[in-house]
Amino acid sequence: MNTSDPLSVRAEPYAYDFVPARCALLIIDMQRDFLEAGGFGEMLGNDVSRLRSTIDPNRRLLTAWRKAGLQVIHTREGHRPDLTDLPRAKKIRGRSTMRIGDAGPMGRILVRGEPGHDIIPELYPLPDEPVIDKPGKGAFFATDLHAILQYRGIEKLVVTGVTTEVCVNTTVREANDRGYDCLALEDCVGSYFPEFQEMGLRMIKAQGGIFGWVSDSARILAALGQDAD
Ligand code: TIU
Repeated sequence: MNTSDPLSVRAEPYAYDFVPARCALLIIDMQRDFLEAGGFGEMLGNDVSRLRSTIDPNRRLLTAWRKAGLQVIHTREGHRPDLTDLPRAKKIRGRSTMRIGDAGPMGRILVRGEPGHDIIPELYPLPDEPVIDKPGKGAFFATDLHAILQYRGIEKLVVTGVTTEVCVNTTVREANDRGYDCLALEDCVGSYFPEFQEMGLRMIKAQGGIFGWVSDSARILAALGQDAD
């Protein structure tokens, strides 16, 4: 594959056209804290098993993206160990007895450097893949993501990860306002709530693609000339 040749993916509301060399795979917050028991997701009262169906499609997509030599970027939501970047509003929201920074079964919850904060082993970043540590829900807030994308000449983002209506949607909206075309893949994004999964994706593609496009991993793998399995 010549990565400078444009490709087209079947998507809603219409085809998503991209030049692979200018398109990054942005994997949002596939962290143990959101996908495994004992972390932040469960602390908020969620059933974390709901998100695990996204692991296999993400793994296949990541393998294909790496094989094609394309840009991969990972993000992690979390805070400095001294919690100086944790707003009080975020810390106390939810009135939980367990809070960000407290000790849980996978270390201090949502704190950088702790086991629970790290990316799940199935999708672990390679040394040359940037990992964006973000204190907020959006991957552009208080990070160097925009600068990295500009320096790499990236114009389009294939966005996957968790959760669909929270960090994925916030990031897609932030990216859209900065001029990026985003494609969300419905089998590679996950929510603790089926209704938010559906509406989170519908909100992206409504009104002629007000925030971006929606497709699935099989369709983008087909565009890359690779099988779904
Ligand atoms: N709670 C929830 O659905 N998500 C988050 O808190 N963070 C992300 O989505 N990564």
